[in-house]
Amino acid sequence: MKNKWILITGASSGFGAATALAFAQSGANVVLGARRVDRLEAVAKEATAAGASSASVHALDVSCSGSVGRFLEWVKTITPQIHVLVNNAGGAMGLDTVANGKDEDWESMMQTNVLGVLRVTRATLPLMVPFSTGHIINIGSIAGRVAYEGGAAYCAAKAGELQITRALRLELSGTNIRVSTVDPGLAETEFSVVRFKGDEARAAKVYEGVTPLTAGDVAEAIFWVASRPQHVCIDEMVMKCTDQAAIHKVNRKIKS
Ligand code: NDP
Ligand code: 8X3
Repeated sequence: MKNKWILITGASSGFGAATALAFAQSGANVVLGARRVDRLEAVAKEATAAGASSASVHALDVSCSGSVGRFLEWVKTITPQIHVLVNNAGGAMGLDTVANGKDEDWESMMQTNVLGVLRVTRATLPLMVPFSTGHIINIGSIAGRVAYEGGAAYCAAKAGELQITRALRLELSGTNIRVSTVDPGLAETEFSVVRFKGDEARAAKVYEGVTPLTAGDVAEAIFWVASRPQHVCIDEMVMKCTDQAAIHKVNRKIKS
């Protein structure tokens, strides 16, 4: 990936930050967006130390069209071309049943996981199509494939991401642009702390007795998908930790 330009959304923590480092190690230029710019700057510093050709950061809120527009205008001032777009920004808010669900949580999940992917992709395609090359890698979830109680809106959002990936794959047929989704299961990042609105004890329980995926595991998979030869497109990759045989079947080794 030496000297290639890689745009990663949600690069201030978790999968996005680890993916920035994975591409940095291969000598790529990483272009990083998220709302917490101080965190992005720390990731860019690490990416530079890890071998990135360059590491550039800018504020990005994928839930706001204006912010996405300003971000891409800034991207165009540093490069005319993006080789890989990783649509990673997103997450879950709450674990309420539909009966108890909150509009603000539902709206936030749809804005980031669904509309954010659409907005950033639309804005980035002009930096791929004229070059007849590019790779869009969306980060979905096993939640987009199997429903669980309390997950209605998040599962719906990630199912939306999966269908966006599939539609884009068809729409971009003949352009040489690849489209993939990487869909992890349980992975320990800030995901659950965000979902439970800062309740770290509740978040820790999600991973209790389990050896979950790490951000590094997922980043490695994203990098692998991106580094296949041009004629190979990994359409859909599902990855789970060995302890998670299915969304509801998690092997927990909890001491009694
Ligand atoms: P983290 O909470 O660690 O990272 C989420 C990232 O998304 C942060 O960098 C955050 O940055 C960014 N983000 C959130 N909202 C916005 C927004 N409106 N605009 C721009 N950036 C935003 O969680 P993960 O790394 O685990 O999550 C990354 C992706 O992986 C998400 O799409 C999540 O749904 C998905 N996923 C997670 C799994 C898990 O178990 N951890 C499993 C499967 C999928 P900031 O707050 O600075 O804006
Ligand atoms: C995150 C995985 O199972 O917590 O997308 O929804 S799960």
